[in-house]
Amino acid sequence: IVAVEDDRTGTSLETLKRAIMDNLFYLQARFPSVASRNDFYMALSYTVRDRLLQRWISTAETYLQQGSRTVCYFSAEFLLGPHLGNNLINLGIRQEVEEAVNELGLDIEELLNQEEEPGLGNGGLGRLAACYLDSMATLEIPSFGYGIRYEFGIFDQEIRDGWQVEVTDRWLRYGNPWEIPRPEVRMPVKFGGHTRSYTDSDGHYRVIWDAHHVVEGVAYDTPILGYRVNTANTLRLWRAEAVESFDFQAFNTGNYYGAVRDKITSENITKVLYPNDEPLQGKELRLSQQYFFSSSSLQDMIRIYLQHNPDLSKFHQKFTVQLNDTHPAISVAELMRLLVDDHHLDWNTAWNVTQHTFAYTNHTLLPEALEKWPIALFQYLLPRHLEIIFEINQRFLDQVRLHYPGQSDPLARLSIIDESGERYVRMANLACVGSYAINGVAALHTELLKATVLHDFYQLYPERFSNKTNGVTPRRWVVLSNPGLTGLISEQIGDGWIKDLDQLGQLEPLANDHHFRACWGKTKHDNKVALAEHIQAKTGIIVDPNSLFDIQVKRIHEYKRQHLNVLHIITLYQQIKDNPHLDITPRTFIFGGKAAPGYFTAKLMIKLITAVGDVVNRDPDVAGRLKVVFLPDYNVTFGQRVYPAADLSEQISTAGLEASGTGNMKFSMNGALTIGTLDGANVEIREEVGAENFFLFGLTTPEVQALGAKGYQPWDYIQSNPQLKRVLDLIASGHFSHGDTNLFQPLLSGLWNQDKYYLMADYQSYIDCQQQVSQAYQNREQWLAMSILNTARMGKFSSDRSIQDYCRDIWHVSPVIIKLNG
Ligand code: 26Y
Repeated sequence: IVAVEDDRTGTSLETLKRAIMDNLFYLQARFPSVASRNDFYMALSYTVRDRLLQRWISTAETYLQQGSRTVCYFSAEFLLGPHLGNNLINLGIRQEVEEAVNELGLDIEELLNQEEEPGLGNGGLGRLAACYLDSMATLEIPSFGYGIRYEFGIFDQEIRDGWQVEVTDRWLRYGNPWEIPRPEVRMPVKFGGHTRSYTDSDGHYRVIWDAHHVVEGVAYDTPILGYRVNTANTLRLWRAEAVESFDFQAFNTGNYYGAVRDKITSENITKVLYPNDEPLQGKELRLSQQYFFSSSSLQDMIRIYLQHNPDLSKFHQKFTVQLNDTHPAISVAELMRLLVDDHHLDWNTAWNVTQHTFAYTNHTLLPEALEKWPIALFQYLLPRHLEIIFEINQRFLDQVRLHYPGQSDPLARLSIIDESGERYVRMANLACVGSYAINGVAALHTELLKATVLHDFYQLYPERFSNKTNGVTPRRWVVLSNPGLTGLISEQIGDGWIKDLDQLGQLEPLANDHHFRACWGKTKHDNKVALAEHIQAKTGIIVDPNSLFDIQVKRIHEYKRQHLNVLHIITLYQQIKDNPHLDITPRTFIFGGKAAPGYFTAKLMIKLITAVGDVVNRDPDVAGRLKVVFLPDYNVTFGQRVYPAADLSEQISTAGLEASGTGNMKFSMNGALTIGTLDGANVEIREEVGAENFFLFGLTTPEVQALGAKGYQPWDYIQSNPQLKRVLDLIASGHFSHGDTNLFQPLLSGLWNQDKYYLMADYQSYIDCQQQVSQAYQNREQWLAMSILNTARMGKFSSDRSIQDYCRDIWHVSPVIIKLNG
C-alpha cells in the first residue's frame, strides 16, 4: 500500500515541501523566482497553520459537544511574540520543517526572523497573559482569551542621538497568517445617549438605553496550540467597525464628509494600544476600548451559552472570567446590564450570576496606578452603566453599614465612588465587589495588597483573597529561545521537564560534575557569542563574550531603578580612572526597554545610559574592562536572544514596588544569577534557589516604610558617602553631556531632594553586592555550579504551576482531552 499524506496535515519531508510550494502559489500567488522572503515566510506559516487547524477544529467541536466549564481570560493586552517558531516547537515538527526549507534552498532562521511580532501589550502584564494562554492549552484546559486587535501595537523604539524616538508599529502591514477573521461573528456595542424607564405589561420595571451611536465588534481568531497535545484554544480579538459605512441622513443632506468622519471615529477604538505610565485622565478613547472589548466578549459568551442552555441564571456554572487587572472591570456592570436589561433576569439573580462569574487579578501597589474614571465621562459615554454602578454601590454599602455600624470612614474608602473631591468611579473597587476571588501575583505583593491598597476589602471578604505567584512558559523561554541548553538538559534527564518543570531538580547532582559544568559553561558562552554578534550588527559596539554579561531588560521606570545600575557603572569607571591598572572583572552592561512616550524622567534615564556608554566605551583607559550597550526596541523577539546569554540578571526595584516581575524568572531558568532586592517574586526565587545562590542587597519593604515614615533625607546618604557624591558630581559636571551641566539636572535634583525610590539609601549596599558578584565570577567552577542550581530549582516558576493553582483554587475547571477526528 502506498500511503499518500494529505498536503494539509502530513509532516514527511516531501509533503512539507509540496505544501509550502502549493501555498506559495495559491495563497501568495507567487512562483519561486519572484517570491520575496516574506512570500516564503507566509507560505511556510500557512503550511504550519494548516497542521494546526485540524487540532483547532477538533478542539472547538469537543468543547461544543461536551459543554465543559470554560475559563475566559479577559485582558486588554496579549504580548504574544512571534508565532512561527513557537508553533513548530509545540507541534513537534521543527526538525522536519527545517529540512524541508533547506531543500527548497531557504534558511529557516531567515524565515523565522521575517515575522513581525504582534506587540499587543506593554510589558509584564501582557506577556503574562500570553504565557497563561500557552499553559492553559498545554494543560488541556477549555479556555478562551478575549482582547483587542490593535492595529498599532506598542510603538517601535529607535535611538537617535541617545534619545528614544517612537515609531508607529505597523505589524499588520504585510498580512497576518495566524489570524482568521470571522466577519459573521459581530457584536453591537452602544455608546453615549440616554436611558429611559417604563413598567411593562407584567409590571416589571425596565430600562431602555437609547444610545448615541453603535459600533460593531468583529472577531479575529488566533489558534493557541498547546505543547505536544491536540488542544488548540482560541484567542479572540475584537476589531471595531462602523455599523453603517455612511450615515445616510447626513449623506442625503449633503454632509458626505461628516458621515465618513463618524465611520472613522468608530473605527478609532481599536487603532492603538495605550502605553502604561501615561496619564489616563480623561482619555475617553481608553475607556471606550475597555468597554468595547468587555461588551463584545460577554455578548459572545452569552451567545455561545444560549446555543445549549436556555437558563442564564446558571451562566456562572459554565463560564468563569479572569479579569487581568481592572482594564476589563467594566465587565461587572456590563454583565449586569446584559442580564437585567437585555435578558430580563431580576436584579438578585443577575447579581448572583455576576458575582460568581468574575475573578480579579491585581498587578500593582502604586496608588497612582489604580484606575479611576471621572463620573462626568462615565455619564457621557456609559450612562446606563453609571446607573447600574450606583445601584450595585448602594446595595453594597448597605451591607458594609451592617459590618461597620455608625462608622463612615470605611464606607468612604470601600465605596465604588470616590467622593473625596471630583467624583470618580474606582475600577478596583468595582472589581472587588463584583468578583468571587481576588489575587495578587507574588506572595509579598499579595500580603502588601491585603495590608494596604485592598485592606478594607480584605477585612470585609478575607475568603476571597489568595496569592497566585506568576510564572512563565518554559516552551518559549527555554525550549524555543535556548535550544543549546534544552539539548544539554534533555540529554541528561530526558525531555519530561518541558511539561513538568519540577523535573529540572534532577540536574542538582550535576552541579558538582566537572564535565557537566564545562558543557553548561560552553552553552552559555555560545549564547553570549551569538548575542555579541547581534549587538555588533545592531549598534556597531564590539563586546567581549568572556566578560560578565550584566543585563537589565524591562520597561524603563524610576521604580525599577535603571539609574541605580548606571551609578554602579560610573563608580567602576571612576575607580578605573583613579587607578588605570586596577584589576577588575570585565563586564558588559546591557540595557533594553521602552519608556512611555510622555514619561520625561524615564526618557532622560535612557539618555543617561547612552551618554555614559558613549564616554565609557571610547575611553582607552577602560578598554577591555567595561562596555555599556543600550539595545533599541526591546521586545519579545529580543528577549529570546538575551535571557539565554545573561550571566547576571538585574532585579533592583525598590522593595515593595514591583508586584512580581517575570523577567527575573526567565533569566534564572536560563542559568543567570540574580542581583536583586527583596521585592516581588525575587523573594520566592531566592527561597527556591537558596540564599547562597542569589545576590541580595538593599532595604526590605518594612525598612523602606520605616525610613519613609521617619522622614527620608537622601542628602544624608550623599554627604556621608564621598564615592557616591563624586559619582553624582561627575554627572552634574557635564562629563557625560559634552559639558552641558543642565541636561541631567532634573534626574540629579530628584535624587538629591526627594529620591522617591530610595536609590541613595540602597547605593552602598548595591555597590558592595556587585563587588561580591565580581569576585564570584572569578571562580568559574563555583559560578557554574550556582548557575546550574538556579536552573535546577526553577520548577515553581513555570506558568503551568501558576495555571494549575488558578484551576484548583479559583476556577474549578479540569482538563478536557481532545481526540483528533478526521
Ligand atoms: C492603565 C493602562 C494604560 C495600563 C496598561 C498596562 C496600566 C498598566 C499596565 C501594565 C502593568 C504591568 O505590566 N504590570 C506588571 O505585571 C506583571 C505581571 O503580573 C508583574 O510581574 C509586574 O511586576 C507588574 O509591574
